[in-house]
Amino acid sequence: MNNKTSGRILLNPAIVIAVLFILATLGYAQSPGPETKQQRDERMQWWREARFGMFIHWGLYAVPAGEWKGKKIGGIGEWIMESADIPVSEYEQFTKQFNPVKFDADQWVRIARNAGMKYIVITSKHHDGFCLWDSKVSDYDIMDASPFKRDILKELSVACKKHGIRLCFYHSIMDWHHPDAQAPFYPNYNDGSRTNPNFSRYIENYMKPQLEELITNYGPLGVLWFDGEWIKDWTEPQGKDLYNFLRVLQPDIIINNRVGKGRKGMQGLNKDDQEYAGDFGTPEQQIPSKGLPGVDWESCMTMNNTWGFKSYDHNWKSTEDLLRKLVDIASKGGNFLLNVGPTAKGLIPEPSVERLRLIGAWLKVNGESIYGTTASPLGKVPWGRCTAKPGKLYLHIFDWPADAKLKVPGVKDQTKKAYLLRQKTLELHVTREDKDMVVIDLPIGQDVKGLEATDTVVVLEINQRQLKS
Ligand code: FHN
Repeated sequence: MNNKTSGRILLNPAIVIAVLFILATLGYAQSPGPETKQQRDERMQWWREARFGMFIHWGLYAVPAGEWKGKKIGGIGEWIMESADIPVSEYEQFTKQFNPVKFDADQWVRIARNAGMKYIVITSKHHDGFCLWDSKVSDYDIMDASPFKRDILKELSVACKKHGIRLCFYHSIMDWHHPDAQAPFYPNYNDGSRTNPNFSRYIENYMKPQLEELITNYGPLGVLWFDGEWIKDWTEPQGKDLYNFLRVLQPDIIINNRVGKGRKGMQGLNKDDQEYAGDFGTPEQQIPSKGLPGVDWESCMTMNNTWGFKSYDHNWKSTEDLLRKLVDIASKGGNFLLNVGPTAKGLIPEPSVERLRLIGAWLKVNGESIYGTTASPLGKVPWGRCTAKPGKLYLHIFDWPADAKLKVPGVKDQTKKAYLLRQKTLELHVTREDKDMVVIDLPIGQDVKGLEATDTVVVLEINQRQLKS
């Protein structure tokens, strides 16, 4: 066969249609297509600017709240089914007691908004498989299995739209309840060698239809935040296929790196030996030691020791600690996804609410130094952290210098002026000590209280952004 003939055959419309049909059947046509850097930047923009979001772990595990058969169960609350070896048939009984009559979507969203959070990521389905929305392909959901019979995600989507908060869903790939997905041998639901011969049926007939419901009926969504991807049944090609499937359904959706197999354990960033599916890294309960230029990442963290509610976990991080974590993360170019674990009645625990309220009050004054900022262009600064915007450095003072002189290393460019973010009219004196260092005279004798003392922000305006990194 010569080239001419083969060219004619390839262009034959019947063959082209047949090839496209085969590709579509195989899933190859489910691709959002290539994305330029500019298109990706546009898609990621709101998320990069947001910097602070609320994680919500809520589900049946809030009913036992860390106790089973009179015993306190160790570990994180949402893992109680696994940690206490609860058989599926017994765990299912919690559905009858999951009646969160105090749930008020509007109030939850207001708590997030007043905390200065810009998005909410809630567990549509955690590892236990229970669904917080009215899923057409499942009876193991809030409408069909619990006495509550209100679509929690629908109410949240209405409240989020009203308050300008992006709604996002956490979704577990691992499922301890679905017969086609669960490990065939109870009680180890998380067995590393688990395989279920029907797992691909679970993907096609259950997981994908559920995700389509979530995007279609509750969207547009900000983020789909996957988890439970470490099971043996889940592969990187399946992750890439799912990523493409979702981006075709909603082209501007953002998807975390746990959709595929890229993440390096709890450190959460991708292994760097190949291209993995997903848009951002997910460090868990930790903050990378330094900024990662060009990498999008988000640290998720609990306020106490559990994600899902545990009635006796009172080990709360202090508000000061949480605020400094937010600032530390922003100074390294990341987002902070801070968790709350509501009770089975539908209330966000008071210690969480109080901490969020205080952080929100600080952000009301100092938010400019967090939202829309980029990582610090300076090296390590001994007194705190730095965030940046074009022409501005935000100097976050954690440790107020005893002599009230703030030494800022790494500033080569001409400085314009300096002032406290909370008191813009009071200009602070700036002197250049040498070509790499400026010194700012801080106000003395100010009676600073609360979170302002935890982090006082000084703005240093500069002429250019060519700073020593
Ligand atoms: O197993 C889960 C855990 O329950 C929780 O949801 C956290 C949140 O990031 N992620 C998993 C472990 O990586």
